[in-house]
Amino acid sequence: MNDTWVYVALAAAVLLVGGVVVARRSRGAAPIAVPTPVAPVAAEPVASEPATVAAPPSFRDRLSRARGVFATATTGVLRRSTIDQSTWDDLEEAMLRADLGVKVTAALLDPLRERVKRRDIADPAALIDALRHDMTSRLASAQRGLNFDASLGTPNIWLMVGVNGAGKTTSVAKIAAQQIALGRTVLMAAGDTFRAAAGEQLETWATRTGAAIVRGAEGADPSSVVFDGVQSAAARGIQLVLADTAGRLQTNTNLMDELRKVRRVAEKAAGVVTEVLLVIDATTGQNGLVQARQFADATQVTGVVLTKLDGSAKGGIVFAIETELGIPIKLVGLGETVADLAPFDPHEFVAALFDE
Ligand SMILES: Nc1nc2c(ncn2[C@@H]2O[C@H](COP(=O)(O)OP(=O)(O)O)[C@@H](O)[C@H]2O)c(=O)[nH]1
Ligand SMILES: [Mg+2]
Repeated sequence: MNDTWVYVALAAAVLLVGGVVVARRSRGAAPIAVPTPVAPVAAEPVASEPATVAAPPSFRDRLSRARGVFATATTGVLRRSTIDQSTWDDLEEAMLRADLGVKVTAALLDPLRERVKRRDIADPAALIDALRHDMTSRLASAQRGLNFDASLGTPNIWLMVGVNGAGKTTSVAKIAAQQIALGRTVLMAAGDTFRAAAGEQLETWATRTGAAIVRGAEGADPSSVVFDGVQSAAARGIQLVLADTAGRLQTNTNLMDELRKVRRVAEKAAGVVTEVLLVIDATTGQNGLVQARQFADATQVTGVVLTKLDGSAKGGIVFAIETELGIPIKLVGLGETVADLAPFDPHEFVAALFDE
């Protein structure tokens, strides 16, 4: 391809992107077409695939890296005829490596040590069974459904919060696709006004998933964009607003204060916040717990979306999040396309950790 063709192709791409961009810049204003001044290369990477939602990916098949993390330890434990110090060492090491954390690991292993002492558990196979059972039951009681109140008569608002790069915007797209497939109408509010590219990334997802979108100018007050989104959804009879937010702000603004404000202002509009979903990147490990604590304190988090579980063996963080913070893991991100979102299933999750 010679240079002329490159320029023609680029110009065509810019026109194409510019043509679909519709943004609302101020409260009450009619949607206006805004040409995008940014070349396609500057946009955030967005995986390209149709917005259709196939059958949910098999949770177990898609866990890839987290899958079988206990398999080596289990094989070692089962190879011995008795339970001895190396049995406990093997289990503890595997659990810490999978990011269950020191506290959760002790909370699981200490009662098992007692049971072995009492001869309630007599052999390695019974010990592994008991551990699997206890791990599953630790996670079994949480309520994981997404809160949607169809009787509100005003939009349900689901706020996405989390640090930069955790997967908020991608999760908005995935959730939108699933909710649209359920027959609900969805509007995305581009509350990450920190960079223009963030709004463009969301715009692309809105087009692909068939969701409506409300954007603000770069640097606009995130609360006012979310407010506008909720007002627009209410006016158009749209049932669900998915509000994206920034994971970082201009240096002089405190993120947690801003998120508190976003929540407050969102509810001043004609809608109700029925979910605050904290998006955590599974690859950040125990640090995710520190983040979760901060966000939970600031924004009354109702559930966690644990992303990038397809690329990490550190899924054990779910135990710490649920047992130490009492926040249910509601959804799991298993890839970069809109279909790569699954409900968290504790039974399948624990089974996947043990089985290869
Ligand atoms: N492998 C994988 N990548 C993901 C997942 N969720 C998000 N990502 C990627 O993580 C990066 C940051 O995601 P983004 O949604 O922009 O994060 P945000 O800053 O929180 O909005 C992007 O490259 C996404 O494609 C997931 O579940 N699995
Ligand atoms: Mg984002």
